[in-house]
Amino acid sequence: MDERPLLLLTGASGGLGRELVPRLRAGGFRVRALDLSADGVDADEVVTGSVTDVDVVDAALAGVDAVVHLAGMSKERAWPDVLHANVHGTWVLLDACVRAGVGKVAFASSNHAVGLTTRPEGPPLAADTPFRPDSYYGWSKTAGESLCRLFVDRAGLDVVVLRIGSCFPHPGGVRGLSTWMSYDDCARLVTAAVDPAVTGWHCVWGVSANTRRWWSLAEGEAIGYHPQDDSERFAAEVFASEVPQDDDDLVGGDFHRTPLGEPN
Ligand code: 15L
Repeated sequence: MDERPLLLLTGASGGLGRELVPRLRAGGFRVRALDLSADGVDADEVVTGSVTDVDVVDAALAGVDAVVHLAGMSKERAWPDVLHANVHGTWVLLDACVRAGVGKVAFASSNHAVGLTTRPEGPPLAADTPFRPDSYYGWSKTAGESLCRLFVDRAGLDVVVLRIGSCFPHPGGVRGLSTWMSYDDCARLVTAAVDPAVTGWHCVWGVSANTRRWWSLAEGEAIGYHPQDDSERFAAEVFASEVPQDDDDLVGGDFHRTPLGEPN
């Protein structure tokens, strides 16, 4: 009998999912990948289908210890697409968790839920910074967070909302020096979030221990997330780069410049 906890990773074949699968497996989890196509995802098990399909999700949840919900649009898209994939998909998943008796969910939210918040000059922003979505995409994350809260309060799920900054191989630009989360730190954050000892509702920033970060680590530390990386090692390279730097003063960067509903 395999004692390793079984995680269902929705959206496992996306950019972040592909990076998390091997790290979570190396960290002692079995990973069941759920996505429209999981070609090339090196998971223990694969379920092919949509997170908006109740039958698919019901089947995918059998025997699962915790869910890491990454599926959905990861940028601005047309309203019907954002609503269906990000909001309806999250409801399908949470509702199915209750039916299946799966009590633990880590929800991949985004800094764009508060994207219109001004970058702080003083102390970092707390993880319960009020919603200021900068796009339909950012709004869908506020809706997802709020649905999670409803399912914690009304159905007894344990949910950690991860307000993820910029999870990429490297920071990319000046904004990224503040918002970056390394893939290794993301795996550390997910590992903390699915720990059975972490119960009830939590909202934490998904960010590395960046020298220039705008976001508090206190809420993450409270659930056992201790980031090891700092974007500062990329700073010289970023400032020397000729890539145009974003000059917005909002945490969500230039998302607000894209017309609502137009892909960015
Ligand atoms: C996000 O939420 C997106 O999924 C990602 O593609 C980046 O745009 C990131 O935010 C960011 O703010 O850098």
